[in-house]
Amino acid sequence: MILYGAGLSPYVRKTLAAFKEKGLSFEHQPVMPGDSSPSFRSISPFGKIPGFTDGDFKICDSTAIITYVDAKFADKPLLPAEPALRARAVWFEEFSDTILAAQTGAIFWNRVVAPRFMGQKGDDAAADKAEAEGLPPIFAYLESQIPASNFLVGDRLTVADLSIAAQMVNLGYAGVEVDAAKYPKFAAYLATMHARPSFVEVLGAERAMMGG
Ligand SMILES: N[C@@H](CCC(=O)N[C@@H](CS)C(=O)NCC(=O)O)C(=O)O
Repeated sequence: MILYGAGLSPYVRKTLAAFKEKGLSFEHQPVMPGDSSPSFRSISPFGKIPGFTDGDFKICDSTAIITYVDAKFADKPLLPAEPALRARAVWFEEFSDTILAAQTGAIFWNRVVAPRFMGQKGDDAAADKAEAEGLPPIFAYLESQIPASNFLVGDRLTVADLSIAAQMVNLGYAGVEVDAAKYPKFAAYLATMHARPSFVEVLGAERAMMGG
């Protein structure tokens, strides 16, 4: 199995963490977003990362890839079997990839990617608005959802946790931390998630890209 996609993408990060949590053996090729080579476009038609192959099977999108490996390798399931729990895990993943990502993306792109990797001035107003107005209701919602187990769904690790934790890393790269005084459960939850061996390994591999 080969996972294609460079670090710093929250979707590649989520997928890498999922593979490591499941103990899968795979090759990682750090393809850049938008890669236009015919071979990568045959895996990811619109050039988005991550892409994935398992022999002749090709698929892209973190959700599709994780769904595939979770169905193929039953050990350490990341999608619960019970209908309500499964639906909640999918909801949190979708929430993370859309509602949360809209805000983290505005901040990470304008404060990190544009100035550091593209040689462009970021849109500071868009990043400031996302931080001041976009994030607080999202953080308040997540604060209200975290149970004592510190797992969002079913008291064990699911794709919901991997998705939120992976997405939040880019805020840290942009210098935005979750205020533990305002959101104590969410801050503790993230610290616990990012201390898991899967995330420690994935974030360690990203350090060089962030100049650390
Ligand atoms: N829903 C997709 C999102 C993938 C995505 O947007 N990847 C970005 C990098 S973070 C990308 O490849 N962008 C390049 C492009 O749009 O050309 C997933 O979960 O994999």
